[in-house]
Amino acid sequence: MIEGRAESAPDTLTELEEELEDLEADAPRVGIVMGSKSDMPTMEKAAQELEERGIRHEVRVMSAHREPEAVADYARNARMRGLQVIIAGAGLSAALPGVCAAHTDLPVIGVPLTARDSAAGGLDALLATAQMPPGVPVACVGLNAARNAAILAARILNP
Ligand code: RP5
Repeated sequence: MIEGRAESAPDTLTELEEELEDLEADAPRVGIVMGSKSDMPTMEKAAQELEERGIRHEVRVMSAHREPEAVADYARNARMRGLQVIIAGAGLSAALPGVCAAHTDLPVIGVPLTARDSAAGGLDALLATAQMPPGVPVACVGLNAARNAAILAARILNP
């Protein structure tokens, strides 16, 4: 024990590495994010699929338009936190998948969602999710296809 250190602090680099490995063992591998609580009934199907497959995941609500800084921070820190894939669902002018992809080099799977005021039944979100500019890819699944997003995430993790 190095003098002045807290009782629980690791003594050696090996101990520190072991502690980090333990943390990583519990860390979620897939981040499921959505633009609104109102998206939850659809997006929870992605969580259910990952749960059934035993893939650790986390679920967060954050809006690219209403909380842009929170979304940018989440995506920027995702890899460092041990995430390997992000699933992002949003409706209307669905910026969330694209904004996530703009701030991370992890694979981002976008789920376009139908919402209360969708144009053409969700075509707005479908185009916003799929039509990303060159160099910033989002893997867009079908409208409301949260379960497919989870299956795709599983295949990315275990090809
Ligand atoms: C989008 O606007 C959300 O992803 C949601 O699908 C839609 C409506 O959001 P709320 O008004 O229900 O919060 O950003």
